[in-house]
Amino acid sequence: MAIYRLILGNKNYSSWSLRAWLMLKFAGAEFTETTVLFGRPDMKENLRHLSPTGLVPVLEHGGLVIPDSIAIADAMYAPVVARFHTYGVVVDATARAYMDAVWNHPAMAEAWALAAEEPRIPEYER
Ligand SMILES: N[C@@H](CCC(=O)N[C@@H](CS)C(=O)NCC(=O)O)C(=O)O
Repeated sequence: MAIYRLILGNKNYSSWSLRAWLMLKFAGAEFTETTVLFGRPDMKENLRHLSPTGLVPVLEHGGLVIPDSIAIADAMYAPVVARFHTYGVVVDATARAYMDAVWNHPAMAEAWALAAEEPRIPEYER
């Protein structure tokens, strides 16, 4: 069963929604879609019920409601995992499994291999 629900606008008209949709696809996440159809009289009312900002896209995950396509991309992928890893944030088993999956993704391994070739900056590592 999909653990993510993406609330989005028409794919023809909402490029912000497309960003979130593609991000989830790229991440290989299973998700359901709820489309708020633009141009209909009930559009604003539907948005008011489904989105805290009145805009799409919105990602729901468990009890979390994440508006804004950039926030959705951030929530899904590397920045959060990388910083949690760096700072040794203690997380539960489910979050750990997700973090490990992201951390061990081939694209991440490639990024870290390239990072290892860059000069280190001690001030940035405190
Ligand atoms: N910065 C937001 C922008 C979201 C946004 O503007 N969404 C538009 C659709 S592309 C929207 O929901 N419009 C509904 C309206 O204006 O009533 C993001 O990246 O998600």
